[in-house]
Amino acid sequence: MSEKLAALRTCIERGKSSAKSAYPPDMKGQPGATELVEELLAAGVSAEKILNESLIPGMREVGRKFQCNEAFVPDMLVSADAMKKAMALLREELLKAKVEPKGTFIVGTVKGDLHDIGKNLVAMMVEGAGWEVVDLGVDVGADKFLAALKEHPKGVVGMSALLTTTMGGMKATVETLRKDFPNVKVIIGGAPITDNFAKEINANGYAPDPQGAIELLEKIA
Ligand code: B1M
Repeated sequence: MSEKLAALRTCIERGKSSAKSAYPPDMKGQPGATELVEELLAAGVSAEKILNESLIPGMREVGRKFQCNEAFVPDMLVSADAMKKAMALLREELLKAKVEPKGTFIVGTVKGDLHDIGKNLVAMMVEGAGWEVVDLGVDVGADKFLAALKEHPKGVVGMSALLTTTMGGMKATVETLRKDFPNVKVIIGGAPITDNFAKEINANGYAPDPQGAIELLEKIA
């Protein structure tokens, strides 16, 4: 069974979602993530084991490669797609087994900003790392973050900004959130954001990429 778990991990890492999928070309015709999950479940392997020994390590490896320029945006997208399909098969079993998510990550692109490609990648990778993700979309003001926090009071907030004109609004948003939720943890990211800026606005940290966001969440949550 360990061979199948290892093969599934490779499918996630390489973005091989099913046997039918033509991508990646060198794995054509081989079983993909969906077939392997079905076989493992049928053989009695627990959903938790499949999640922790194949899916999460597979996603972690793509994130690591992306950090050191060995993988690129399309690689993360295909991996996240394979992960999503595998997770859909596991979801029911995980619910039965009551496997708790690591936490809730409330994420959005800030007010006035419509860039969502990076934010979506962060959301997908964080979900792949075992977190429940509440994705508020783009153009998200303090009011929407606040409403989500009221629903998920233990959630960690993630804000993404791609414009120098919109990153400024993050400071006021952090202040507004802390009025009602003084201990809320906020992490920020996006091309113009820096570690110094995060300190300046009193955020709990800055992550340069999805893997960095996962590591930061695990450190602060
Ligand atoms: Co716009 N745009 N854009 N744009 N756009 C930039 C950002 C820009 C740098 C281009 C340029 O001039 N060279 C520039 C900003 C300049 C500045 O502010 N200094 C710019 C501009 C000016 C604009 C408009 C104002 C243009 C106009 O209309 N005159 C306009 C603004 C619209 C608005 O938001 N109100 C605009 C519009 C658009 C499109 C709609 C056409 C499109 C967005 C489509 C979409 O997102 N659905 C677009 C695009 C695609 C870009 C570029 C080309 C690419 C951005 C991107 O997706 N990168 C961009 C130029 C560039 O970056 N080369 C540009 C890929 C993505 C994977 O990277 O988003 O950085 P990124 O995310 C990374 C990290 O930053 C990090 O993880 C990701 C993966 O590593 N990360 C986080 C992101 N969020 C995070 C959150 C975290 C942690 C990590 O924790 C919470």
